[in-house]
Order: sequence, then structure tokens, then C-alpha cells
Amino acid sequence: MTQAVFITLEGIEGVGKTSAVACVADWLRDHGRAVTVTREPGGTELGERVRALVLEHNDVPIAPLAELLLMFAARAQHLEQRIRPALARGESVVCDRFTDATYAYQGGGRGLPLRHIDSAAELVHGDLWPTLTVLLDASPEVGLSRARARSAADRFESEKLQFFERVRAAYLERASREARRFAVIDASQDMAKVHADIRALLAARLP
Ligand code: Z5A
Repeated sequence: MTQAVFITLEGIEGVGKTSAVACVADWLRDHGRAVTVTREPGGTELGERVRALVLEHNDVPIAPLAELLLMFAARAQHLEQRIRPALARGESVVCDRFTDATYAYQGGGRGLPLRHIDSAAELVHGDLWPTLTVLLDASPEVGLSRARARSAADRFESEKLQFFERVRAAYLERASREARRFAVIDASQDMAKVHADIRALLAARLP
């Protein structure tokens, strides 16, 4: 039996994670694996409510530490309700963002100390890390122009360019430290080439 894998897609807004998630899931299914597709924040009723709270423009002030804890609260529920049960059933899980997003956004973007994120990650998922993390990398100019052409800016997308430069730098720093788990793909290429690169990566990396 093929081993279940846990694959995450990461990157700043507009780099193409949504279509890349579908590309990964299709490839896995084509190679005989059952797949659960999900996202963060989200994937459960609680997670989707947290998502609405943190993404919508509303009158609710959210301090950076509260934002960090909301992400991990949603993640704890997601792991309990969706991710761990799927892996236990032998299904592969493809997730649009996971804890690397917290390091990038709340760590790099908001400037929270990384030791807080380390502690929360240890508490919430211990050593359950993705088998493979695909970082779709493009400049904030490219990502934000695509995201803004598609829909109005949400609470994160309304941040300034420097915020996304810090987020991108934090992602690249994590990718270079954890080169065995991460793969970086140039997301500024056209979509067909990005997806061809993803399929080649999966063929090379998965058992
Ligand atoms: N967040 C956080 O702060 N901490 C955490 O721990 C977690 C999340 C888990 C929700 O994420 C927010 O939560 C996120 C970080 C924060 N910030 N925001 N906003 P999200 O993943 O749901 O939101 P998103 O990153 O904004 O999603 P997105 O804008 O939909 O990005 P995307 O999925 O990467 O892009 P896309 O929808 O696939 O593509 C955007 C458009 O570009 C679309 O019209 C595509 O057709 C087009 N596109 C995509 N690829 C290409 C290429 N290669 N060429 C040309 N056009 C393309």
C-alpha cells in the first residue's frame, strides 16, 4: 500500500496556491492515492469561522498575539477533526497553508518572536509536519497584482508591500533551513509551467 503523504502549499497571496492544490490532488489521485483537500485557516466549522473573523474587514481589533493564537486554535481543531483522521485512514492530505504560514505572517509579517510560534507548534502538532511543502515564490508585486485583479483586498491583502516582503523573506528563510521538506517553485512563470514543475517535483520526491 502507498504511504499517505501530507503536502502543504505555501506562499504570499496571488501566487496560485488554489490551482496548485488542485494540481497536486489530481496528480496524487492519478497515482492511485485517496486524497483529502483542505485549507487553513479553515477546513472545519470552527476554522471557517476563524477564517471569516481574521480575513474580513470588520470592527473587531485583533492583536498580533491573538491572531497567532486564533490560527493555532483553528489548526488544533483541523488536526483533530480532519488531518489526523484522514492520515490514519491512509488518505493523503493536501492543505492550502499550514504552520509555515504562521511563521511567515505572524512571525515575519507581524514581527512576533519565533519562540512563541515554536511553542504553539509543539503544543498543537508536535512532530507532525508535512511530508512535503511546496513554496510558490513570486514577488509581492506579482502576487498582489494577480490577487487584486481577482477580488477586493481582504484584511491581510490590505497590508503594505513591505509586509509581504517580510512574509516572503520569512518563507524563503524557512525553505533554505529545511531544504529536505521544502521545494521552492518560481510562481512568476505562466500557470502551465508552474503546474508542470509541480508534477515533476512530485514524481521526484514522493515514494
Ligand atoms: N494566514 C496567516 O496569517 N497565518 C496562518 O497561519 C495561516 C494563514 C494559515 C488566508 O489565506 C490568509 O490567512 C492569508 C494568510 C493568513 N492571507 N491573506 N490574504 P488564503 O490562502 O486563503 O488567502 P490568499 O493567499 O489571499 O489566497 P489567494 O489570494 O487566493 O492566493 P492564491 O490561492 O495563491 O492564488 P490563486 O487564487 O490561485 O490565484 C490568484 C489569481 O491569479 C487568480 O485569478 C489566478 O487565476 C491567477 N494566477 C494564479 N497563478 C497564475 C500564474 N502562474 N500566472 C498568471 N495568473 C495566475
